[in-house]
Amino acid sequence: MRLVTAGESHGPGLVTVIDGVPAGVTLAPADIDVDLRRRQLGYGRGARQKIERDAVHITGGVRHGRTTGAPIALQIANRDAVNWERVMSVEPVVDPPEAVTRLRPGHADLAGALKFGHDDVRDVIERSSARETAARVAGGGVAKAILRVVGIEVRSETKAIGDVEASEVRSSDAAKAGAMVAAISAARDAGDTLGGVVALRASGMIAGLGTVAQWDRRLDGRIAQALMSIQSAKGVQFGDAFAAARERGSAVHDPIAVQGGRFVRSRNRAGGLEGGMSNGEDVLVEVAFKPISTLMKPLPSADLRTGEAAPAHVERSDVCVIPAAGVVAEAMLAFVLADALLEKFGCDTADDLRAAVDRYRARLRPIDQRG
Ligand code: EPS
Repeated sequence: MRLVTAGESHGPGLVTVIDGVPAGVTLAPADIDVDLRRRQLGYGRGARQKIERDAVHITGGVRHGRTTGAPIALQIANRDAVNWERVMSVEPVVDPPEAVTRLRPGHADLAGALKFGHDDVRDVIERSSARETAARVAGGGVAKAILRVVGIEVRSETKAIGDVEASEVRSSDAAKAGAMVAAISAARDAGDTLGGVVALRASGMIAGLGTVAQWDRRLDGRIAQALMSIQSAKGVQFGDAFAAARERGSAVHDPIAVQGGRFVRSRNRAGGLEGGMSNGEDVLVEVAFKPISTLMKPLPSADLRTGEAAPAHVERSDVCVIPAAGVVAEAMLAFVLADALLEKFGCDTADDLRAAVDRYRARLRPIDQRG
């Protein structure tokens, strides 16, 4: 499967194309819109989210509520585009808008302007903006629909915002949620921003996705790449990898037992991945996101054109996007898992996929106990 996105933050809209989706997968715009809505929520979002009402327009690959096997085309309109017509005009304009030249540390501004030879950072910002994550979430909705065929589900939770850590029972942890909101408010009041950590879980997993055989096909590597490609992502760990690295093997590896004819584990510190393959346990992966790089109280920086010292560019932005980042991370994990699933079972229809996975699951037991 391939997922490609196009579109600018303040252009007419975003486009997603997903190629390689089997026919017969149940898919409705509402399935995708749920996640698009979730992506817009969360305390600390910017004013842009009051303008947008993200909803998907499916323009290819789906008919009568089911995928056809053709490439799937998804579109999301930017409602804000009407306010940016001159800035984003495809045709040259007689009265060009003022260029953005004061570089934001932490953003793509400097590297992007140098790489592409732009003298207006606007040409970089428009594509580096995390607005693009709406297109990924739309694509993730398709991936989730494929995973539903075989009973795999991907969820996320906020694990930390700034230095406020959520406890084990995160969603019902009202006191911690209050502390997180307070931390975001304090950062906003200081003209500053906050990052955090998102925890992902894929349940209903099938052992043997990915492969031990080749470095670039290993599932943990592919998941890490997809998650690290999310705007602001700076780190990934499977299970509790960074803690485990400081302990002994006997405490870290997950003992294997057999229960009801099935291989089971008494714990899951590996995060459901061994040897570059899923081992059937839940996939557990966390993503660390840096604080948003547009600061209302800007850092010292330089001007792209003159090279002179200048405070970084300031424009409308978010204070904290961690709850939204969780939805984006779900989309990327779902895409990689769906891709690995189709790679293993290679099916053109949802029915074939379901049947192949049922047959495979039936043999995932000790050799002498197979029917
Ligand atoms: C975003 C839309 C953007 C930003 C944000 C994410 O809208 P605007 O630039 O019009 O305010 O709010 O992008 C960034 C944080 C960034 O650094 O580019 C969205 O829809 O998620």
